[in-house]
Amino acid sequence: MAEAPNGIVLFHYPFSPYARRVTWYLQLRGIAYAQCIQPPVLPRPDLTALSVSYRRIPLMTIGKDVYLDTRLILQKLEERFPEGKLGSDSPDGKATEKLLESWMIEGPVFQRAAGLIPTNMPAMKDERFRKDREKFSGRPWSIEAIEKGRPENLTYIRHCFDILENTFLADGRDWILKTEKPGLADIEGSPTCKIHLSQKRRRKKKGKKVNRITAIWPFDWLIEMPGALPKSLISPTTHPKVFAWVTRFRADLKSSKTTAPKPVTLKGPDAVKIILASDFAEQNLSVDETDAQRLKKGAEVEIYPIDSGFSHKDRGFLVGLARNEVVVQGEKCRIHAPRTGFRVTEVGKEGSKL
Ligand SMILES: N[C@@H](CCC(=O)N[C@@H](CS)C(=O)NCC(=O)O)C(=O)O
Repeated sequence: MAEAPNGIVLFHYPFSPYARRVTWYLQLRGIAYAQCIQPPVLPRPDLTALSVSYRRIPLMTIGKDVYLDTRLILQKLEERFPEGKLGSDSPDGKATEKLLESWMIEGPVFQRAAGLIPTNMPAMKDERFRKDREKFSGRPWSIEAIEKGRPENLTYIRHCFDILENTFLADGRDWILKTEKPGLADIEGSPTCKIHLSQKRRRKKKGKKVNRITAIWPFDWLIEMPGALPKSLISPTTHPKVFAWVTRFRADLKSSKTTAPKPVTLKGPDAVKIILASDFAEQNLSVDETDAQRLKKGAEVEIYPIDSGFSHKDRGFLVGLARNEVVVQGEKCRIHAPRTGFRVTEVGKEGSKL
């Protein structure tokens, strides 16, 4: 049976912009890993077999430890492979990375970008997809609702382009932290959006090679998607530096692909078998009992995201609690999540409603 290089299995689908943050990172770093491709809508039996309820993509396992959310995934990869890491060592650089991360991941950028999908695209007519995303986001995904929200979403997304154009990239630098190569800040700084499944299928049918980098890169994706962005608002003329930054990033990714190890693709049951037969990747977890929530080691808790996919809660016994991370021992695996953007609730006690 195939193995998971470095013990890493990434569960994702290639057109997920969040998953791209991790696959770009792994590719730029040349870190070998295995991937297990997931369906774009529920159910996802491979994750159920690992006793993981979390529904968002991507997830990464290292051994029997499961990491949720790209913020934590990138942090763990930086810590585990420190030689040649992409993160800055300077306090200024770290501050920029963190602020960009909060803006892009904890803010509404993804939701706003997704709200720009033209309603005449096949995905929007796919009832199953719309219903799935309605449950995921807790917001209406009808054609009418998307049309109604378009002007506001456009305003928000143009504001994102403006910030990049007029602040981070204003002095003509190649990369956000003036590095020689793209760094973590450039990966953080990529506003998100998602490609439509049927669009991908259509391209495949026509026999065209799908350029995933082009497809997922949000600016590029939005620009190439007919009807997503009016040229008078966002174009190479209005935001030349952002467009040039995107082009540079794509070129860099393309050249890193020639040297990076190709991911090993595992079928679901094989991935599950490998993971369940592995050891834990992390030792020495501890629970900070002076934490604001005053949770005790071994308490039965539920952890879940509070911005999307919130009805999928993972239950387990608390084995790790720190400022930045909570870890629960689930039925089959150990699940790690960030503290911000997630809620930890003791079973039997009511959680915060904030
Ligand atoms: N904050 C999360 C967000 C992940 C997220 O929203 N991913 C999207 C895919 S791009 C998703 O899960 N969509 C619903 C689904 O695929 O079930 C992260 O950084 O990993």
